[in-house]
Amino acid sequence: MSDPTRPVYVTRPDLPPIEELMPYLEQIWESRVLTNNGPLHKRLEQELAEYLGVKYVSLFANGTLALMTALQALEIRGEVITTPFSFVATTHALWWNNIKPVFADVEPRWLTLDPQRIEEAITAETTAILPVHVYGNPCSVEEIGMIAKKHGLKVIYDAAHAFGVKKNDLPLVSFGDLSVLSFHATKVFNTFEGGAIVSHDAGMKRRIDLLRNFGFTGEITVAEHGINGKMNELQAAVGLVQLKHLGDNIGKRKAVADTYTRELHGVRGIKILMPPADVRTNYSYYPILIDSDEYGRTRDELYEELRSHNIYSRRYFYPLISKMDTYSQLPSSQSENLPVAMKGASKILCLPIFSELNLAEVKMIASLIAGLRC
Ligand code: T4K
Repeated sequence: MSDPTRPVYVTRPDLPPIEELMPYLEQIWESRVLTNNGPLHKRLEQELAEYLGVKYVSLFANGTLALMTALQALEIRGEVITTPFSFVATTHALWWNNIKPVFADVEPRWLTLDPQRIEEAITAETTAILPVHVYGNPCSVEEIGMIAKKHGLKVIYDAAHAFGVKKNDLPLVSFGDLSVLSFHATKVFNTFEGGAIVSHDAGMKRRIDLLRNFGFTGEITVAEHGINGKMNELQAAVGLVQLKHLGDNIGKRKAVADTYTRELHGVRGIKILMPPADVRTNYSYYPILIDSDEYGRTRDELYEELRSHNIYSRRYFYPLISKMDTYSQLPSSQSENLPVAMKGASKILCLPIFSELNLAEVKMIASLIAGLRC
């Protein structure tokens, strides 16, 4: 490692050269247009739609507000089937809409919602499915689409981790009724805070944009129970500059991921969760599963060992959302309902990955992990 005293965090935000941001800042200062669908906001929506290969993008102040608004846009009520293996915002968005979350188990290979378990969880109250492409690994989108069609349910994908991911050359965010992205500082494409809803027809885009701006249809007319979900011009400026460097940054992340994969290959007890060849991933996370019987240490022991070496891996997503005090009383939160997710949450560890992580550091982390096996 180049500097053994430097802490290595699970991620470090990518930032473009500050000089590239300056012209945008000057434009904002000069125009005094700071927010409310300004020119930079409009431009970023367009550039992102092109980059992602989708028709419509609606920018938001953050991903959580985008999730909450997506549920409003589709008028989701009653019960929604979702995964406990995610960041808590996924379930909070349901709760804030007075919707009952119903947790279904995940499948063991990718830790995304198991279609069979989704179907088993459907009741007369179910109106939608809210799956998560966790780590950018695609959910079983075809099966989920068929289940939704059969039962007349809406599908909103939490695609917070799936920016730019493609499956068989199709953008992952083109599946489902809506997809929600996060542009938080820790994400592969960041606007400090930020998010978006991807939609597929002009009417839905209009409705989402209306809800995002308090429901205003004119200066003195309010047609919907909207909210303030707007992204401001500063965030949009950051996004426009970040977009220019995204290809480079993803390339550097790929080199980090490939190095881990090479170095960790064959270490008994370590299973790598990177996606198969038909997926063009964004390398936003590097998740591994630790089988304590084979590795000789538990996931938590490895996590602590790494910390003692100044390496801050993260247990995304432990504990399960269903184990949190806010949701543990739900009938679907019982551990017997979620055996695969429980196992996954006890084994998962996300290793540091970001574009500035140098490959010597990656090799050092991997050899530490290999050497700690007993
Ligand atoms: N759905 C899913 C599936 C999500 O994963 C998320 C967010 C959402 C929805 C909601 O989207 P947003 O409303 O957030 O747009 C982080 C993020 O706060 C959160 O956005 C993200 N998921 C989640 C997976 O991770 P923490 O609590 O782990 O973040 P924190 O502050 O501990 O940061 C992790 C590491 O990153 C730090 O150790 C150091 C580094 N870091 C972080 C920040 C914020 C920096 O170097 N600079 C920074 O500014 O939640």
